[in-house]
Amino acid sequence: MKIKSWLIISAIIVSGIAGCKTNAGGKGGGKQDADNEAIRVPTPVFSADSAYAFTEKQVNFGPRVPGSQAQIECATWLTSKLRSFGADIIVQEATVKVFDGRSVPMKNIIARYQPEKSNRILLMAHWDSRPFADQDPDPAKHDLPIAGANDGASGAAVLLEIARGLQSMPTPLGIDIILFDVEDYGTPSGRDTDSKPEFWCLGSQYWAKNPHIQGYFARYGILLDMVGAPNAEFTMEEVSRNYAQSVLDKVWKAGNKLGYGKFFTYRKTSPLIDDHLFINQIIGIPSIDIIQNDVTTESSFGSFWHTQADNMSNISRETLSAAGKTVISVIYNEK
Ligand code: AHN
Ligand code: ZN
Repeated sequence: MKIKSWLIISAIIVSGIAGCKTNAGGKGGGKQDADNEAIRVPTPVFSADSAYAFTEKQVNFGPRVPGSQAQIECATWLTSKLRSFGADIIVQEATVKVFDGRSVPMKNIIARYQPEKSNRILLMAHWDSRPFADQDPDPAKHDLPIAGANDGASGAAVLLEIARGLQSMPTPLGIDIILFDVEDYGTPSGRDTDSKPEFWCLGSQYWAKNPHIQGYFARYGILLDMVGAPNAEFTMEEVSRNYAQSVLDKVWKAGNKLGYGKFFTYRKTSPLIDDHLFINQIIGIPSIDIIQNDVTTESSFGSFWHTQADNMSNISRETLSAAGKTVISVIYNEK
């Protein structure tokens, strides 16, 4: 009698569980399976250690200020690294005029994968470092350049690590990686001179007006800027929302599915002047910015932004991975 009632109870429990499963599989289950399937396409590994080392390597050249020896040396290293990862390289060189009227040398580094394909995705970061630590708490440091571990090196490092994977496994679409120069030479704060939005992002503005191929187009663009800070929050920035909402949705959905919801939040934040603005406005490629928004700081870019503390002690492997693995998931799932 006792055994019999246990059997009945067990049968109810088992059928209950089975019933749940059936429900999940029946209603909405198909969609979920299709979504899971999308994540399961083979993707190359993204090594957090490698991305960290690529960040550190750039920082060790010293501040990559336009016109400096570090700029030349780091450009040579980035170029040879990308070439070793199988990319077809174009270095676009010019001189551009900065806020105070001086001209500085610019080197945009373009790495092409499967250049014969007409359907393409554009991945971008800036690789220069700001010549002025004009947000440093110590005014004596305001005219010193920054190390730019987060502001510059982190985005370029994540793209280098993605490039390493592109060599081992081709994507369905062609990929172009552009590392823009002279992004961060905007008018220093507190300087008694004109401060125009157009003084930022000189490398991307130059490329958008003079793309490496006449009539160049990509389906969309993803910019990575300041993707290395511990516990960074990447928000839905307004320029990205206005020009490329569907790209933003796709990338944030991928990030959340990979378990990076802590990084990719759905908070809406104000428009930024960054390379993606000029890519949207000048060449018309719908582009988003994956960029840290720190709600606790006035600048929104975190307490180390444009200070001497933007160094390796504030770089997190986990944040680099969240950005890198999310972008990889997006580009390998494209058709
Ligand atoms: C401004 O500071 C105006 N825009 C942010 C773009 C930027 C600077 N990204 C990195 N450094
Ligand atoms: Zn900056």
